[in-house]
Amino acid sequence: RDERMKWWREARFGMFIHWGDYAAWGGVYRGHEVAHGGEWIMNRGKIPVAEYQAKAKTFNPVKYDPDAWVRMAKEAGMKYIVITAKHHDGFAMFKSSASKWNIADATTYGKDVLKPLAAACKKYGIKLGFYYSQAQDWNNPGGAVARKPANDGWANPDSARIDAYTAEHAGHWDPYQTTSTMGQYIDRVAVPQVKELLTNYGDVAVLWWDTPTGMTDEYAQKLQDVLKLQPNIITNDRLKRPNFAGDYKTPEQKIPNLSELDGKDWETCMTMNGTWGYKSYDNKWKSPETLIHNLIDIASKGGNYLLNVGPDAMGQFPEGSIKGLKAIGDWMKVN
Ligand code: FUL
Repeated sequence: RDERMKWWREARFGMFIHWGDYAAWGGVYRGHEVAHGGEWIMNRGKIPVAEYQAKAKTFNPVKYDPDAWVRMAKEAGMKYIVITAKHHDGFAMFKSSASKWNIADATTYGKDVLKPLAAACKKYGIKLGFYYSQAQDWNNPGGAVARKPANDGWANPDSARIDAYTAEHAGHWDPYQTTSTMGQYIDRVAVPQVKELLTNYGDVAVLWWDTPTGMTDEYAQKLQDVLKLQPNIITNDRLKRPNFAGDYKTPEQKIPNLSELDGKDWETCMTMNGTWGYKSYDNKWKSPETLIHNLIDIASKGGNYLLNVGPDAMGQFPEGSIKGLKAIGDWMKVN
């Protein structure tokens, strides 16, 4: 394990990328600015499956330039990238035979975006990891849902009815979501898709699981077994608690105090503004001083900093992220 963890322990700094069809909404549903992360808009807004999927057809990131993305990461001093291959909305950013709900089959763009990113990472010597939402999936039937109130993200006029429905259906708000069981979803979507990710993109450095809603040890074991396809892969601690601890812990949006450190490897993931997935109106950018301070604080405590960028629907990094990355890069050069 020490051998496998070596590069990661030396890396200190990586880029998280939250990118999906949710960028097409930009945090706005029916004229409402929906609260919380932009990548959660479907659940927070309780957007019906058909309506959500119709919008994805318009997702057409023609300005996507993975070479430029990787260069920005590299120039900021980052050593690895972890991108959302599939977030909770279940939308695969890769060509998949396990579900038509993927960027190649469900959008105007019609192409896998992970392939060219993997090529760019290889070219610049940056390690590539995949975030995969193994449990929550709001569009592939049988996927789990973390239940949230319908009046949370905005004042949904139908919230009383929706809340009554979600209470009866394990958080699901659209009948389509429960047309399969979670076991079927794991076997037919999650396991095959993780196989695709670990087979079709060369070396995969990290598998970043998230929110183990509804996971059982049995489901977790099936996914863990797929990791054998990449013998050197490193995983985080979010597959299923407590029996699948992975290789490192993942404090979110916070830096542990010295007293909280227990000798285990850890990585703090953090946003540069207030959202993971793109929101057109989120301009609460952290100052370069804060970003650099966080990096020093984390590195001095022995952790890694996974700093997020949420590209827009055209495939571009927001201006605020570009500025922040440049400032860190400039500081790196003189230090
Ligand atoms: C969370 C997710 O629910 C967020 O959307 C985001 O991906 C964050 C890094 O992990 O638990």
